[in-house]
Amino acid sequence: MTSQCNRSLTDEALYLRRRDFLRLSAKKAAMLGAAGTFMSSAPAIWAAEQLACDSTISLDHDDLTPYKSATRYNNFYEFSPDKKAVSILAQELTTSPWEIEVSGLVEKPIKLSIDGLNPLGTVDRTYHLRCVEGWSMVLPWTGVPLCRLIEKVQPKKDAKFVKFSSIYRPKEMISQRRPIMDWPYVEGLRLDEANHPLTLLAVGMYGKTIPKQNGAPVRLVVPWKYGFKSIKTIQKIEFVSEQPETSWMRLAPSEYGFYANVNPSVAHPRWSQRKEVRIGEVKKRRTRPFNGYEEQVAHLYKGMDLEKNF
Ligand SMILES: Nc1nc2c(c(=O)[nH]1)N[C@H]1C(S)=C(S)[C@@H](COP(=O)(O)O)O[C@H]1N2
Ligand SMILES: [Mo]
Repeated sequence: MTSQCNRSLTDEALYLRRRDFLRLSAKKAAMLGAAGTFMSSAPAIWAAEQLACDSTISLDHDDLTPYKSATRYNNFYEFSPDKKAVSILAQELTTSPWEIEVSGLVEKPIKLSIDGLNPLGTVDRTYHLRCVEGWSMVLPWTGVPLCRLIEKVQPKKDAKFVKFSSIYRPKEMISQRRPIMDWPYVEGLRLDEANHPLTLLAVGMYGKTIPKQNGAPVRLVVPWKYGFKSIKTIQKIEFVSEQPETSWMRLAPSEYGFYANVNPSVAHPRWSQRKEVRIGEVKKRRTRPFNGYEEQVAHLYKGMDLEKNF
């Protein structure tokens, strides 16, 4: 990470330290006229066609981010809002044994250990990761396509969304002792997004067990969405009928929407999203729609207003 990047980027967490944040964001939301429209869980438009879970996917990618950068510059607020402190603090987390609960509107709820995921079949995928703050990395993951787990639990008809919760363990996650966010960290996807074969439950990175600072023992990777959707240290996966309220929407509804698809033409109130800095580089690159995965995922959003559904 060059010092230039550090100066030019403002973190996601900046306002966590700003006491007047709530007042500000309410005003901003009113100015933008955004309040109220995007929060509705009115039925979103659903993709007519769905890619089969076992579709073969071939993807291009840029050169990998060096392992050292990928594992020492992390967003993981349970440990610290300071990206450079996370890799050390995260070593406190006990990741074994670990149980993931898969429940809610499914025919076959289960509890799984991490080893219990492997029989579902793992794949190796290198994805671009684009943080809403304007930086990006290229990371090689090993994981189970989430659709394989979804097949196993058999969602009921009224399951429309999937809600993911990280672990709550303030004894080991030092920043959870402070109410900077509502713990645990919560994220969500529409069921068809969750079922898209690109959506991965990652257990490995760079051919090794996933490091704690990157979300061990299991995290989500949704490469066409801003990084905050890719929730780390998952403990619970619930199938629900209504759009779940995610941690970031709750904290700053005018800044973070439910969809959070990478979109260079929709600015975040604090960051234009047109360009990004690849970690390790200085010159900015253009940000691509859906982070470069337009061909694979654009059909999911056909007919939707992506400015409203940001
Ligand atoms: N539980 C949890 N998951 C999280 C976060 C977090 O703070 N807590 N940060 C998100 C954000 S903002 C980003 S950009 C990515 C960063 O992933 P990385 O550290 O592996 O690059 O993780 C996401 N997943
Ligand atoms: Mo992020």
